[in-house]
Amino acid sequence: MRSPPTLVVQASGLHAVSPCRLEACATTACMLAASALAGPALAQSHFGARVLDHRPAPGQFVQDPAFNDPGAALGPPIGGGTLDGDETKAVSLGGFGGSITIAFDHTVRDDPRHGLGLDAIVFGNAFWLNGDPNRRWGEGATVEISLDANGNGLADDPWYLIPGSHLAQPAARWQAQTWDDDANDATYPPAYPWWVPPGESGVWQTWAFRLPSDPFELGVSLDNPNGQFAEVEGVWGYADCSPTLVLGDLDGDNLIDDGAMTPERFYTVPDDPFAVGVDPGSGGGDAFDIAWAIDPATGAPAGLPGFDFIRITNATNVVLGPFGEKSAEVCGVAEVVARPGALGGEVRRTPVEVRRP
Ligand SMILES: [Ca+2]
Ligand SMILES: [Ca+2]
Ligand SMILES: [Ca+2]
Ligand SMILES: [Ca+2]
Repeated sequence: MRSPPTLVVQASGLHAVSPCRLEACATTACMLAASALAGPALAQSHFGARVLDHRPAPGQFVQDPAFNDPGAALGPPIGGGTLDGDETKAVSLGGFGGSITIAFDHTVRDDPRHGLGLDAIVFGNAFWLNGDPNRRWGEGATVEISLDANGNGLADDPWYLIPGSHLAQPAARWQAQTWDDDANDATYPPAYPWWVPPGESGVWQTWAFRLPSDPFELGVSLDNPNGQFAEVEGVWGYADCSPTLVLGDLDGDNLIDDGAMTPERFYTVPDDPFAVGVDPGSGGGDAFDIAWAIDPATGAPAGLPGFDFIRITNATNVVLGPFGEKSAEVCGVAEVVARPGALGGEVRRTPVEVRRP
């Protein structure tokens, strides 16, 4: 049995400390990460370069090879479009508290020249239910970021939370779920042996900043709190809520407009997370501003100049009958690339303005 994570409260933040599940992490992978981050000669990727940890919680896909390869979160996503999510390059986080931690090969900077003032994008396999952008097949997951402040290439520095639209007081939403590997014992979930993640055994717990039931756990569709015909988005700042467009689809109709478009160009243009729908020219996904990050224990702004590591955690705890558990998928993470002519930070809205549900 693996040792359970412990809740740590310190000046720098509130987070779970858990042993890495990747056997090679403590040695090969982390040493590679350290050397890559230390070496300026390597080419820089706009996308996640290295998985530092993948610890899914119990769920229907955690033993499915099509959804349990954390490498699917690296590099650019494969867009499924607005009507269906891609299932060829996605890793599931499983149930509540399941997470993945990814390293970039350089520091992603908080830069007002980035489009809309947004610095990074998380891609999942969300889509619009029946094509309605106000009813998303979304599975909300929290985004946390960490700067390699001590410069050792390891994710051993403080973590900060992107509170998004619904976690204005994250410490009050910090919750645990206890699991066991015995499907016949109803004391703890899961109820099916194939929901137990490889490597987990005995009794263990996972943690997350739980998103409120309304609107995140009520049904398969994540309905815009602002209403059926709203143009302002009421849910933003979380992973796997917005679709990833088909490469080269410049207007969100799922038809390719630019066959020469590259993932490096397309999936580094953020969508406006406050506006319903996907902005023309954006590859979609859920974008955020590094300046939104807070210390989850105090709510104080993190003031990060950038980040090297990103952690995405399933923040819903619900099983929806035949659909199984709500479980975010991660298909890629990207930095935003500043481009001439892009709308810059001057049109950025602050999260405070629209945070209150
Ligand atoms: Ca470090
Ligand atoms: Ca199109
Ligand atoms: Ca949008
Ligand atoms: Ca999903």
